[in-house]
Order: sequence, then C-alpha cells, then structure tokens
Amino acid sequence: MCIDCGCAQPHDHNHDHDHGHHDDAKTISIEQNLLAKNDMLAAANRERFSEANMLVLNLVSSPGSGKTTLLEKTLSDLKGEFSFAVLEGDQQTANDADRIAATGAPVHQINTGAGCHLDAHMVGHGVEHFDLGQTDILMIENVGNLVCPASFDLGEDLKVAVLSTTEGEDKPAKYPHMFRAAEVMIINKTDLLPHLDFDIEKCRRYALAVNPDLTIFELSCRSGEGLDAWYAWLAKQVGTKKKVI
Ligand SMILES: Nc1nc2c(ncn2[C@@H]2O[C@H](COP(=O)(O)OP(=O)(O)OP(=O)(O)O)[C@@H](O)[C@H]2O)c(=O)[nH]1
Ligand SMILES: [Mg+2]
Repeated sequence: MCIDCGCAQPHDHNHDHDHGHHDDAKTISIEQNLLAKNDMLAAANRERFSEANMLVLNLVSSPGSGKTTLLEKTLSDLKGEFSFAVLEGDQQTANDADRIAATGAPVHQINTGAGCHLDAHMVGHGVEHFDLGQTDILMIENVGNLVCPASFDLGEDLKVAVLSTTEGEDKPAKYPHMFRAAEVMIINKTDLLPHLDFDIEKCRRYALAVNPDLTIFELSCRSGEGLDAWYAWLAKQVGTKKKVI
C-alpha cells in the first residue's frame, strides 16, 4: 500500500523505512489483492460497456490540464452526432459536474475524499445513473493526478492522457507509467506556446520513447485549433466499436 496516498500503486520498496522483509511481503500482498479485485470489477464493467455498444474513455492528467474544458468543448460541438454520458471524479466539489451539466449531457459526480484515483467499483456504481443503451460515448474524467490512476483499470476502452503546455515537456519522461498506460496523449493549451519555452517536439520524443504506439494530438481548447483531428479520431473510434459488435 502506498503510504503517501493510500492507493495500491506498485512501487519500489527501496526507501529506507525500518520495516523488514516480512512487512514488505505483506505490503506487496495487499497491493496485489487490491489490484486483482479492481481488475475483476473492471472486467465486469467492460463486459457491461461492450453489451451497450459504448465507447468508454478514461481521461487522466495532472490537475488543471484542461480535461473538463476539453469535455465541455467536445460535448457541445458533437452533441448532434453522438449521445454522451460523463462521470466526473474529484476529491471534492461538484464544480466539474456542474460545468458538464451546462452542456446538457447526463453527468454524475464521484467524490473520492482522500482518494487520489477512481476505481472500477466507483465506476460500476456511477454508471447506474445513466441509460447505457442510449449512450454512444462514456467519458470518465479521473482525479487530477499523474501517478495513481495509471494503475487502476476502470473497464475503459482507452486511457487519454491530457498534458498542457504549462506543465513542461518532460512530464512523459518523469511519469512514464501514465504515458505507457495511455493509448492517446493530448497536448492542450497550444495557444500559450508563444509565451512559454515548452518544446513540443521534445515532448513528443519523450512520450514516444516510453510508448511508441501513442496517438498524439496537439490542440487548444481556447482557440479551437486542432480540435477537428480529435473529433475525427473520436468518430472513428465509435465507428470501430459499433462494427466490432
Ligand atoms: N489558455 C488556455 N487555457 C485553457 C485551455 N484549456 C483549459 N484551459 C484553462 O485551464 C484551467 C483548468 O482547466 P480545467 O478544464 O478545469 O482542467 P482540469 O484538467 O479539468 O482540472 P481538474 O479537474 O482540477 O484536474 C481553466 O482555467 C481553463 O480555462 C486552453 O486550451 N488554453
Ligand atoms: Mg476537471
């Protein structure tokens, strides 16, 4: 168990606590049990989602990268084409759910309290608020945190990691687990590039070094630049999902 955040993030036990091998073994066993239980619930979620013919994306990032803003834009621009439902994960407040509700999409807020990630159990209950048969795309906005959400499968089809230009281009190198777990990386806030020393090519290189299969979008939710490519990709994913089923 991660002592700092209480989650089951696997990590190296090479820090210099004075606990011995016995405690280490117990810790690893609790981690494995927790993740195994989560994986089981995630598999059940995935089966439910696939029965509903629904594309499910898990949006992960550090706080403030623009996940909710991206959802607001996407939902507003594509509401004529697809029906969306949104699960919002935050430690506290319903601020993000209120923003999504303003777009007219069904939304449910999950507050994790001290927890630093959503888990499959929370998501399984969260989707009880939606009519899954009437939903083309379920968007799950995870708790803003580049570490723990990487380890918790929610039953999603894909993880989308959102990185904003104000965070620095080295984040994929410093938080490799997240960018390895994700299939897509969005570099948001490109409108700010003229004011920053963010090196976008270096960022792409760092990301592709940890995950050569990443699909990368560069966009600005503020100016709208780059959103069309993201929308086209989304439409293709929904099409693929419907064809498979
Ligand atoms: N300049 C600029 N600002 C943006 C852009 N996208 C989002 N923002 C701003 O970034 C701030 C954070 O955006 P949010 O959408 O709340 O970020 P978030 O990732 O949902 O944050 P948490 O849910 O707290 O993790 C807000 O002030 C947004 O207006 C963008 O493309 N350009
Ligand atoms: Mg948000």
